[in-house]
Amino acid sequence: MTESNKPQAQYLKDYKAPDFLINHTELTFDLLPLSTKVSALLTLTRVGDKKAPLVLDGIDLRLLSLSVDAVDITDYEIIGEQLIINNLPDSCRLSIVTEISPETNTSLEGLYLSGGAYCTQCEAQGFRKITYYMDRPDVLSTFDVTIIADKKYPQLLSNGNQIDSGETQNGRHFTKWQDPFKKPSYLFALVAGDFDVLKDSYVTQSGRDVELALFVDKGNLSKTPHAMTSLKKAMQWDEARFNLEYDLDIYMIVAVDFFNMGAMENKGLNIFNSKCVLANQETATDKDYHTIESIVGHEYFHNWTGNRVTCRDWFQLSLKEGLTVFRDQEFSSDLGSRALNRIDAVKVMRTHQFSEDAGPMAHPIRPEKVIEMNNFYTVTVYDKGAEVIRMMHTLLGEQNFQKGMTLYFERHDGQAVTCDDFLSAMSDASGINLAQFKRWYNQAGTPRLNALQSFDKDSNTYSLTVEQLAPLNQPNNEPLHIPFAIELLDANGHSIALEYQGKKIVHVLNVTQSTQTFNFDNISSKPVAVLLEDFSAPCILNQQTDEHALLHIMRFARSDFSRWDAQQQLFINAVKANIKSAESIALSDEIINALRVLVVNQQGDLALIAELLKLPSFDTLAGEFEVIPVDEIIKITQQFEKQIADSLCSEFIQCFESLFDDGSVSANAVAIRSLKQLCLHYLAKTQSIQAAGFIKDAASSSNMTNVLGALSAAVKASHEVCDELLNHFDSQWRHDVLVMDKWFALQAMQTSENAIENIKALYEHPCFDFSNPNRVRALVGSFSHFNTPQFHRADGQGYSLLGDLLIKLNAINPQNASRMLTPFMSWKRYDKVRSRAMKQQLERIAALDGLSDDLFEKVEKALA
Ligand code: B3K
Ligand code: ZN
Repeated sequence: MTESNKPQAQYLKDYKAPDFLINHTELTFDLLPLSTKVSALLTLTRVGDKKAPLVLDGIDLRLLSLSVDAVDITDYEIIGEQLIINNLPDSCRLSIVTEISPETNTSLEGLYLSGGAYCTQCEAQGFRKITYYMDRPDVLSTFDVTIIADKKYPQLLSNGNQIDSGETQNGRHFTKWQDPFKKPSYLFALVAGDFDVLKDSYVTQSGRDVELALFVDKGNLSKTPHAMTSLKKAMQWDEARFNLEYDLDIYMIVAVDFFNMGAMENKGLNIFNSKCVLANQETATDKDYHTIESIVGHEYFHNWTGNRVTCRDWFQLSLKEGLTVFRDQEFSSDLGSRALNRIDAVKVMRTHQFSEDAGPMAHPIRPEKVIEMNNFYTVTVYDKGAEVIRMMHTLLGEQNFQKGMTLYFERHDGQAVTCDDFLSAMSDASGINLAQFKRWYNQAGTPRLNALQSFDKDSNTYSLTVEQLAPLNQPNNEPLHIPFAIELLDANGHSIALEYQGKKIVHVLNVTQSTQTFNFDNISSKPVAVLLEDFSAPCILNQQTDEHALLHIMRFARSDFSRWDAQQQLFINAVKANIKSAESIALSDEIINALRVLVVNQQGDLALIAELLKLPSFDTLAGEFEVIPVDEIIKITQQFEKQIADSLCSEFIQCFESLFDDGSVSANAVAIRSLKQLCLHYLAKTQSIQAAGFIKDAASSSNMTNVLGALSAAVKASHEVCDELLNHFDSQWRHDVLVMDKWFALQAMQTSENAIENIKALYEHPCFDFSNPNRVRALVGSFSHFNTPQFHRADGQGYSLLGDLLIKLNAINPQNASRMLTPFMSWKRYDKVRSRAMKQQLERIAALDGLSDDLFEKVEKALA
């Protein structure tokens, strides 16, 4: 690639308001697989420079005609991916007719035909693959859409309300839709297909009737009730907690099997990946149920945070995504277990986000430079973005936070705005100064905190010094405003009331300086401190807490999250200590005993107990080391698991047998299943006859959580029953691709020496399809993320497998390729042999002819 044809970056600092507005957009689609005609009629008004040309974006379009106020024009040029029209009047109607080919569009962006249905994906910049347009989020327009298609597609859907339908003269049919709300092009949607529909309705808090409709592939109706219930819960929750009500008369969700991500919040017409909609007890796990509820909620919540108020430019993506993730996390926490939801969120942060923030793709939650926008739908923008909103919520409190939300909507409803506008609303409504807090939006990297504690028994003073260090990869970062939550426990495990400078304080300290000391008076004996309680800020905390103190926290902390956190730290410390000693690898008796107490007593939430008994993932442990000791981590964690399994075998058996699962979806039944699965996981490692019996029993259950728990325990323990169970699953579920994704994932996690040949053979399986992102991720994504021993084989074969796949996907679906590339991004953190082998794969990709912008941006950064 020469300098001149290298993809160009866009910069936040170069933002310029548009020269034209599109007040109204009329679109007519005449759908045909290879030659869909798109007629666009745009009502334009000049608002900027008198001489400025109109610059429209367009990719892979065949321009058929162009006219202004019904007169054909020639004063235009097409340069690269832009149509530039000169000398337009200050207001006019521009008509553009183009032709596109949905059937050959395998990128799953723009308008595409797959799985027998036409559907669209326009965020971030897919609308330009449909017609020439000002494809930017700050151009808001009303839309009227007419869809004409063959009658084999009975449902023709778009945003807003259906205002007309009928037959055309040539035996086709049409519908016409009108969306009264102004929206940017990225929220446009069209679907044409033959679906089964689940209908329902919802009465809003102000008494308006809303029709709800869920469209799924034929034969899947039995898998729709959970998503519909989730939608109604989300509508109700947003009214109760945020006082936000739905605004159109109809809310539609369509589930499709070919989709790049989880779902898309198009106004009034959400499009979902079928795996985030379809579920019943036979085909989906409890975790799937939870994910579906959360994603249905997330997309619904976007109706206000994203659609009614949208982003000025794509650098502001966290304005809608960070905030909406925060909202969906709160939804899940209000409806279910707050602690378990917090644990899940923090796992994502500590593994994926911290590693992104420390690597070549590190960016602030508001990035400043982007080549391919799709590369910035990241754990940083989404999940760290949500943590930033959560910190604001912690600093302001619920009441002030809600006042801030109300002010934000009062000021900006119907606008495209920036993260600064959000911060101003929060600060103005609460009276709390967020000037320093704003740095969270501009600084990449994970802040490191050192906590130093001392206790003076003569003055009964406990002192805590918190030191902020800039991230290693961002040495110039300035100190942040960090809400630092703490609890002090006395020797009996009771919480100590805190006084700071003679006053009772709430548990959140405002850390704002590089080094800051907090002295607490009237502390009668040396406390055990729970620091950064509930992960109150997305930081790496370095504290010298010994095993005794961690066990005390694990038993007594008021925050269940912090109990889990202490247990994780115990495991992490044990792994580190064993790497150093390298002799007999073992967890201490105290830790084993503490685990035993959990299994035997079964006190509190059983699902939390299951979490407390799990070792940290490979990725979590890897994050603790500068150079990742792959073989040592694998060896030590395997030994620890075997030790736990052998030491607590009879307790696990007893626990497993004593828990009765009534097969329902109640929180209690879900918790029981999760603890039973955990028992099976360890019991499988004992290879006992009894374990084989339990596994086979669970595998024949009619509940997918049990089945998958059994199979995954068997696979992870390389149990002798493995092959038999996997073969049976294949023959039982071949008709259901979504269920087969679970099977592909299990296959990918097998650690036997022929794992790679096995995966290559599975490329030929009748259910496998390289053009379907779900299939590719289930098989190869699971392999590269969860099969550590085989993916990180020292001979590099695991890396070659992924490299080959990326080269193939580059041509089929660049977005999916780019996502699948992630494991290679941290190549520098591995030992010489492994990092060289990963680098070779990156170099192979860099040298590709026709390298997509998506891969180019990441590979270039990785190799820099
Ligand atoms: N906004 C979409 C994601 C779009 C991704 C574009 N590559 C789903 C969501 O976050 O709700
Ligand atoms: Zn979102």
